[in-house]
Amino acid sequence: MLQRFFSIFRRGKPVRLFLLGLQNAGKTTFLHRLVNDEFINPYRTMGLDVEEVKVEGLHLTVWDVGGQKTFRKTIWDKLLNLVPDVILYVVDSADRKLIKENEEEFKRLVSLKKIQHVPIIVMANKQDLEDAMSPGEVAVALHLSDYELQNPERPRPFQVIPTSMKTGEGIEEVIEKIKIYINKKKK
Ligand SMILES: Nc1nc2c(ncn2[C@@H]2O[C@H](COP(=O)(O)OP(=O)(O)O)[C@@H](O)[C@H]2O)c(=O)[nH]1
Ligand SMILES: [Mg+2]
Repeated sequence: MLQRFFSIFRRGKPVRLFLLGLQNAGKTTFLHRLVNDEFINPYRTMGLDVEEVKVEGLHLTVWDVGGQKTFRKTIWDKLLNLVPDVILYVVDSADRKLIKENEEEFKRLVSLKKIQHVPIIVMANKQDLEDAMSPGEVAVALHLSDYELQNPERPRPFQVIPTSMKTGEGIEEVIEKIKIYINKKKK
């Protein structure tokens, strides 16, 4: 009886999803897509926005974390003590100038011990823009296959999903992937 209660309780617990990535990548737009299913032009996220969202049978608490450099150094590390269930790392695929910074930030992220078992999905966002890097190019730029070899523990690591918050491309696939990870974790 008690066991049943707890299993129901656990099932009802929202999935903790962290949106990370550099400023301007499309994190807040993604969150708005989840909440309202529309493309909007968000104000800059100054620090942290937490929203509870229900989509396609998923109950999520989404943490939209400001991507400015100052936040990345201070708040990210502290927040990650809360150990999310899934991390979405959002990349502006059309901004090639920033790919080096993305490479460094991603490296720092995957090297954090406390989230070693947390699945990370990379969103190669802004695929609607003409000069956008392909998901393959993003994967190479972030050295995803290297990290995969170094972290055999990580559950099916580092999927790259091409997305556009403008057209809605890839959003369903991201949600599907989150579901797969959560179901795996429950087992
Ligand atoms: N063309 C295009 N613009 C996008 C896309 N996603 C976000 N944007 C725009 O990129 C800018 C930054 O988005 P925002 O969600 O605030 O980025 P954040 O800093 O990661 O939260 C905004 O002007 C968005 O409208 C996309 O997929 N395609
Ligand atoms: Mg934002």
